[in-house]
Amino acid sequence: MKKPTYYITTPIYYSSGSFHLGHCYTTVICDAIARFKRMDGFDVFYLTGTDEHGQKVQQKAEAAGVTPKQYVDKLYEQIVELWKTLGISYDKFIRTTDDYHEQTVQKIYEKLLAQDDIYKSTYEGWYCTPCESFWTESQLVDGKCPDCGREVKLQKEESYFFRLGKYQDRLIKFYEQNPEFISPKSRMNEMINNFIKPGLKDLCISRTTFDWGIKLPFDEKHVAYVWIDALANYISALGYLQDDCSLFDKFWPADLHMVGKEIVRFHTIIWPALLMALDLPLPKKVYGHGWLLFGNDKMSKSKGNVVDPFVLCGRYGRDVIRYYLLREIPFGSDGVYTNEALIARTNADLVNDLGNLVSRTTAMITQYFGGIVPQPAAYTDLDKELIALCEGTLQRVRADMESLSAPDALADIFKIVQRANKYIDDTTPWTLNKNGDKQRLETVLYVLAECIRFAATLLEPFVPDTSEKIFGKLGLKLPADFGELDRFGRIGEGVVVNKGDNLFNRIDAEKELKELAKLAETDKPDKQTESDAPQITIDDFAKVKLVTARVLSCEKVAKSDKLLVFKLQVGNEVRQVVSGIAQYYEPSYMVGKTVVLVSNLKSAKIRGVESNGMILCAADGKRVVFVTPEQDVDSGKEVR
Ligand code: ME8
Repeated sequence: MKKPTYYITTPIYYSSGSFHLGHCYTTVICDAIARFKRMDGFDVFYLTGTDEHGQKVQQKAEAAGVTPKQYVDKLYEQIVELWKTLGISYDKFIRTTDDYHEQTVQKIYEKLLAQDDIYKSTYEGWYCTPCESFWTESQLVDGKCPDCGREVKLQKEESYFFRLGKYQDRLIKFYEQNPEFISPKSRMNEMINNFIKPGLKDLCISRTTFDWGIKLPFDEKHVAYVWIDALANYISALGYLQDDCSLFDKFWPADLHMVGKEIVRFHTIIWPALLMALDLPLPKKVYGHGWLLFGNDKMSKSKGNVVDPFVLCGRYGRDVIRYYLLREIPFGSDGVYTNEALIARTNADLVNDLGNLVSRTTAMITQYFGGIVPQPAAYTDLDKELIALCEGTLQRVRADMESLSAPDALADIFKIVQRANKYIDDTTPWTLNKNGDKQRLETVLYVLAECIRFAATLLEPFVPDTSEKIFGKLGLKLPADFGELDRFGRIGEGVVVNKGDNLFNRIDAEKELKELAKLAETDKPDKQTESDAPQITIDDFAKVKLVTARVLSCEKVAKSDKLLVFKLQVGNEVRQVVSGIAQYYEPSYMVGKTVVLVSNLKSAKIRGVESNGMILCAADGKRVVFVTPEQDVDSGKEVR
């Protein structure tokens, strides 16, 4: 029988920074859904990738002194490594610099031009480069980007426009007829009230002030607006407008675009309008999940509050991280990351509940039956209650996953685990053994082994390594689907368990929290080297005059532990400069040294002493050291 299809996508990730645990959230959720659907009999296509064009990437590459392609190649490798580390089972990884994608985007623009859905004009308005978003004056909040709160720039350039306004009524009608399209529901109201009701304006969809993008085939001065380029990935990855479009025919429209809440707007307004213009069916659902917060803020590189997923996976194993993200963060709303909650969740659910159940059961089978899983005799009411719980769980988990709630699905699966642990306490197999009640002991241990089989099969989408390990311990092979959950009692005769090591080791919370705090301290991003620091142009940089200067004299400033006052030779001129490096240098050591001076800094009085410039120093938190040319250079020479 032909399997039903299921097409699920993550957003494609910006190749303009390093990746943190917040980024992993979308991908891990999609992975659990994709794995669940595969096990549940669907033919799944799970797409992820990287969003590699745009002004932001071009600027970051320039700042790093590499070409944009070299820049995105490095980040591509990093993200592929990250998804490997987290066990992400995507079916395709798309890069927007892939040839087939670029060609599809060009064909889309040509099609839109031919049918008069785009026209040339001039864009004048605000632009947020980190978000790659256009904003009108009235949409700004305190003059800043309403999405990320960063500076916006006034932009005026010749652009092509997409007739987005033309699709306003059709969009509203579509939302009305498909109330599940934007989920959760609150996001639908947000879209309608904040964006649709004020009136949709035509959208600027090309840029001319930089060139790292897909060139428009009919006007090569223009590159495609990065959001149109990016959104098109969902169809170009399937072969849309390419020679082989069999995947497109099979999988489009998407069943689910999973996205963070800040990009719902692009996926529920621009994307469906574009698809309408292309005369294509619309995706079935766009789900806007909440953010992973750190304290009160969104976890993000620019806020310097990121948690490194490589570090966490290295310390605890990927399933601990996957489990935490899927179980602890309430789906749909924001959730705060804390090390404390990660440790508490792991110890309570994975070590105490799941780990104990598996180790106690396999230990007792080993001890009482030489490792061979016994066959059951008659089931009691107590057994039947557990059997009913196991047999009914797939249906409940299916309903949870239908509403995309991994926390509920895991809570339902763990009911088996918790109930089975209680069953051990209720039946006390060690007493049955002591009393020589062999038949009952056989049944009890068989029921436990079956409970573990049910739980471990259902856990595969969420913690695949753990499921695999549990099946290894049970002496069975992890099944490829849920078919064998049709009935309790499938473990046949002669199955030999292998207790082996613990599934999870208890984390010593006090010790671990100290370790993590230490790690966070050493990992703190240096604000100056942060790749999300505000960008400046070469003209901005040129405003800062840096010159070499020779120290003629240096003394402590009276009544100050920190300040030194310097007389500096700068070409023909002598300058007085105050610098806060007294804790790091003896005045006599400085005499004769060459330093780098910011020479056009406004003069200021520091502790009553006039200072005309600033001596450049590097600081690493422990020391402050002055910057000096690598070879001898006369004073007054330009540094650039
Ligand atoms: O938005 N918590 O890419 P991106 C939860 N290129 N999710 C988070 C998060 C956090 N703290 N930080 C980021 C883009 N994310 C575009 C998409 S699609 C056609 C183009 C999520 O790298 C974010 O919400 O900024 C988004 O879903 C994903 O990471 C990629 O974000």
